[in-house]
Amino acid sequence: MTGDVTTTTPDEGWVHPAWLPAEAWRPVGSRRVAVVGDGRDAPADTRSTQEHPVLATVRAELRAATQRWGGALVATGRGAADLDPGPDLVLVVGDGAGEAFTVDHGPALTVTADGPLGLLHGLHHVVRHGEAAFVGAPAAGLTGRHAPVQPVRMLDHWDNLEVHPVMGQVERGYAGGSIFWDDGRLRDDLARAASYARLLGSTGINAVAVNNVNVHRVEARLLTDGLDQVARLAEVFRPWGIRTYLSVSFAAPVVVGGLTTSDPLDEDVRRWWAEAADRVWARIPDFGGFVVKADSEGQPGPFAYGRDHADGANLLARAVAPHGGTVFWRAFVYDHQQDWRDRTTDRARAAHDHFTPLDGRFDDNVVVQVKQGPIDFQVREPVSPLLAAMPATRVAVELQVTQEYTGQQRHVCYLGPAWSQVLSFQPWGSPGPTVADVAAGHGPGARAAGVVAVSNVGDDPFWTGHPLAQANLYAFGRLAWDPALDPTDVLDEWIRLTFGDDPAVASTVHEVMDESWTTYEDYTAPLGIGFMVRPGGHYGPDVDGYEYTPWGTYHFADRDGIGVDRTRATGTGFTGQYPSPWRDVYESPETCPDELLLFFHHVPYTHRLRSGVTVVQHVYDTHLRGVERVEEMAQAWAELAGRVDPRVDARVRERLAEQRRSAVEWRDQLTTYFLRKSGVPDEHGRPLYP
Ligand code: GCV
Repeated sequence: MTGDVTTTTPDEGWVHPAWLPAEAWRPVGSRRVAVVGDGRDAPADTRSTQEHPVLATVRAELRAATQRWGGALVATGRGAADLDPGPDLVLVVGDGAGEAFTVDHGPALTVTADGPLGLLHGLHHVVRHGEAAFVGAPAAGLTGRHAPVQPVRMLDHWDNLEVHPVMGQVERGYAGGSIFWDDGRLRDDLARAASYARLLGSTGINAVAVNNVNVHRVEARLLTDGLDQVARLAEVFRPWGIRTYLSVSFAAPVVVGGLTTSDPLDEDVRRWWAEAADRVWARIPDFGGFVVKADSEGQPGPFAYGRDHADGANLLARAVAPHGGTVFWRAFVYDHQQDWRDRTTDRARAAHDHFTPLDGRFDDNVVVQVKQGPIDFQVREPVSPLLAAMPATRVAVELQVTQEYTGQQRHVCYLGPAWSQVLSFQPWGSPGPTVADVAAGHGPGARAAGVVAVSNVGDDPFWTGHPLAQANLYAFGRLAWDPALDPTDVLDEWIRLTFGDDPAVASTVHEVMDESWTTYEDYTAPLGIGFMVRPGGHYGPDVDGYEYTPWGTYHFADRDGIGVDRTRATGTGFTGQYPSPWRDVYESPETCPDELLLFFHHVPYTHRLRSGVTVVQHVYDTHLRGVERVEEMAQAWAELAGRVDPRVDARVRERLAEQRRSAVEWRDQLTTYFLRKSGVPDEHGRPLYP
């Protein structure tokens, strides 16, 4: 494995190489670096012939960087104390499997890692600090012990092997086709996947699921006759400390196994899964496990056999347990064929209603994967109450990096602040554990799980369609490692690693991106109401687009008011799924935060928000302001002409123009809709579009 790791993010064939360009390695690469404690100083006959693949990666990165920038890899295994002159950076590796590392600032900067994985993370930690790691007083946050907060930091790819007639190749993908799959099989050339693995490894991601949770027959077969392809992908990710997972179909025993049932209590079905798991781990010994979407939006599941989701998840869990595997079982279970006339069924309640009765019944190697909000990755939703309701279960939080409802990578929308709010939310009030604590195993049940997100990458020349959408991928990895990081600092880190040190460039990119999430919220669905998007594609405004559909996502606007009554007193009772204090905070329109008012309450258009303005006036103000902000973003970006790669510049300009067009369309539809429904004009007499 030594030496054949991709250590560059190739520019050829891709227009923009993303963060970690060669330049970012200059501070490390221009210095004398030693790697010690890796067994290379042991007598030859006792040395391990097989170098750990992640250690090989560290060495290859250092070799490439020092060759390029004039430094030297001065020793690999001898005590650094023997060297004269001494090295500037010493990397000391233990033989453990841990991901933690400690940084000391002495005559040399020293990274001491529990094992190769920790060494890789420690090296990237130093790279992120740039020149400041080596000169002057130790930079804030550089030294001390660093360990990931979340044990699993996973990206789920909703990649299909073939182009799906409705969803395309990557479901909810806005960056072209899959970087893994083409025409029903794994690509022969995995160079791009290897560069991607390198980018993920540098942010601390340690798990990737390589196919869509909506599993079609061709993907179901990966588990049986496609294992060689999965194994090749696992080889691509392994050198970066990333484990490979597969999304599997609950109906696999029928679809690819030739059985007549997938009943989780059937002996043949159990045997089939056990044998399937045996084959997977025989081929890929460090395989991670399975991701399952069951009884959700048409995917098969245990309900068909009168079984529940604990029966279903445990079936797979017992098959993978002998191999140390984990089952990520999604809680996104709801009735997608509901009757819009029925005001008692509330999609927001569904996951909690289905899963809390099962708390305590899931095996230890099951992680229940819960979307951040109770509906579906809207620009603003409350945190899912299920995250706080299963103390006897390992619960992971699922985020969405791909911008399905947040501008589809045509709009700038930096989601770090949104995720930070979710991860730092305290379901039991303050003081008390956060959502990140629950996922990390520091909640009431002390069961560690992790965080998961849906990837936004495709074969687009800029990786993510919008070049600035890369920041979301980066931020997810960083916040998964440490949810307490300030998302604004993470943004600046990404900007510096991507665009270099020019302060004028950095401050302008920052200005364009920093508040882009709330700007997006300003000109789209207001006050937590959600959707109002065009059905199907979910891009652009259509206020009533979902109002009379079976999907359970309604706003209930009439001439008197708008919003969903989810109170215990008069509504669906959803507020009762929260522990105190939130069950009461959300119950009353007087205490409910403005930004979530319409999620929880049906109110008159003239209801006065806590901010002091009425609902309808808020809609006018935010929508007009949102478009102005987008115009300011475009003007700010225009100042960068000649200072950033012209190809990036051109792509961002093109996207900003579309963002402006779309924001105007949102503004005009929303303000007109609210004006027509309410009859209330703008207090400031500004022209709307009646
Ligand atoms: C993979 C939303 C998306 C679907 C997606 C689903 C899920 O409903 O629109 O495309 O399917 O979430 O998370 O399973």
